[in-house]
Amino acid sequence: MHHEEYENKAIAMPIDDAIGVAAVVARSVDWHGLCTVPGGERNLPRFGAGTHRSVHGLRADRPEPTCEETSMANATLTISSKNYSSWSLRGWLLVKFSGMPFEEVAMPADDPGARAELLLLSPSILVPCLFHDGIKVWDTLAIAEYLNEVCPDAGLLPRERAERAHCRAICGEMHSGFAALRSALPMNLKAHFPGFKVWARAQTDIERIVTIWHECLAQYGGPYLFGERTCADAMFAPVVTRFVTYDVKLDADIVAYGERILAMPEMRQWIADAQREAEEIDELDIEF
Ligand SMILES: N[C@@H](CCC(=O)N[C@@H](CS)C(=O)NCC(=O)O)C(=O)O
Repeated sequence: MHHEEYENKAIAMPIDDAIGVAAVVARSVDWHGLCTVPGGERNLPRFGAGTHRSVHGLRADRPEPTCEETSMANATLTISSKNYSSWSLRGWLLVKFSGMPFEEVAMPADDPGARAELLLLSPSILVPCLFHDGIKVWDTLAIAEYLNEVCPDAGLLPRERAERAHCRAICGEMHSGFAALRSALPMNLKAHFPGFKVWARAQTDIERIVTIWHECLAQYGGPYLFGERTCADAMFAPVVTRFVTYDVKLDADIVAYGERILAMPEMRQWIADAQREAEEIDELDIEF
């Protein structure tokens, strides 16, 4: 089932779909008191308390903690399947790149109730969602910008203004574009499809991405898109995995960039965790 269809289904409030019901309920009820995530109570904020401090002006009472002052006790990232969820991978890499200690809370695939409760914590009813110091940030680009503010020395964005603009532009392209690639070649780290036939519109997306990478590598000299690692490498990391999964034919420089991404310790850790994920979920065998 396609992701957009899934969202539509949620809005229709099906009685046999706990997450769908949760999504509808989440859009229509007061948030206060809904957060009772098993095992997640320590880090995940209760709505009406910490998350609303800024609204009530209480944040001014104390300085905002820096990246270094953050502990795992006050930073949490909700994610879903490590095999299938490309947005979870992006969000997770961004927090890893930032250096901020955090606890990851994965939505259990086999417990619709717990999944629904975790999704309810995110106003978009999507993952990833970052909770830090009583602040919640959903949507991957917003997470990147937030982390760049809290952890300015991590280099999530390039130091030069023109490079930052370029970086933001290609991250934006990834965030809002490449629909054909995303639906035809969904992330699936455990799978491999030698000789996969890529249809024309997805091929157009692939060619645009390859152009973006070539331009960045030529302009900034590699080894990553903007020299050092930035949020752009996190945004495109799931594409690297798709190129491998679907046996996409690429030139040597692009293959080398992909290998560099896959060799990052963070990627190796994520892929190893994905390999250990027990469930094979037919319904999730799509871009989501
Ligand atoms: N534009 C969003 C996309 C997030 C998204 O589509 N997340 C998917 C997972 S990859 C999701 O939460 N789907 C609902 C579910 O997993 O139950 C972002 O940038 O974070």
